[in-house]
Amino acid sequence: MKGNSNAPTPDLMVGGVAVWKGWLDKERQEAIVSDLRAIVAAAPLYVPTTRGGRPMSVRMTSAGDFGWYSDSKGYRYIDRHPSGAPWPAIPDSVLAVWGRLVPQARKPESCLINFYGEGTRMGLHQDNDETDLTQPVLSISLGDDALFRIGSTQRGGPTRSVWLSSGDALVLGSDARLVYHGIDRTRFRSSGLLRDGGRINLTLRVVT
Ligand code: MD3
Ligand code: FE
Repeated sequence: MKGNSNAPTPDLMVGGVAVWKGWLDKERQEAIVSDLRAIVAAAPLYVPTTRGGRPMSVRMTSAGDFGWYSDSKGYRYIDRHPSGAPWPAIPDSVLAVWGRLVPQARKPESCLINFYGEGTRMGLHQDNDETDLTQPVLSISLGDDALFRIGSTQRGGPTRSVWLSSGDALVLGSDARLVYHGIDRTRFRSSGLLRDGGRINLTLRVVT
């Protein structure tokens, strides 16, 4: 068994998603942001496009063995940044959260870094580009507050919303892996974590 202890009890459960409010203190948030600045310098943020070729409003990059990418050829994981550079390693500051909150899981193979500037949103979608859907997804919110919406496995079903703020951690267990979810809006500059405002969401996943 991996890890020495079980995960701590979440603060709340929202539609099968476990939420730890303020899991990371300011110092840990700042340490992660510092590590992310180095990642973005080596693997710059890009704008993915939908299958239909429309640019998304979120900017992205990744760390780890695989990064998520999307263009007119569709949604997929790729083993290099679109520039051809290797993806940087997932920093220890981020791996530590995975080890504590999902100690029984396989090692994360991808850390997707989503950047939300002013007015950025992410429409309701399912994550189904991964092979082993028994493995959890871990999400870490940094910077501005965001209104997260979660539904069921059916498009058009009932949804619930919860505000996420800097330092919050979410775990999507296997029963929540195929639920629709998205970010309706953020409160730009509600947090001072990032000098120029904005929100970063990290999602750690097992991909293969
Ligand atoms: C529920 N990101 O990158 S993280 C994504 O805040 C994504 O950037 C959002 O949805 C963001 O795909 C939400 C929370 C999250 C992540 C993965 C999930 C919720 C999920 C997978 C299945 C169900
Ligand atoms: Fe998603």
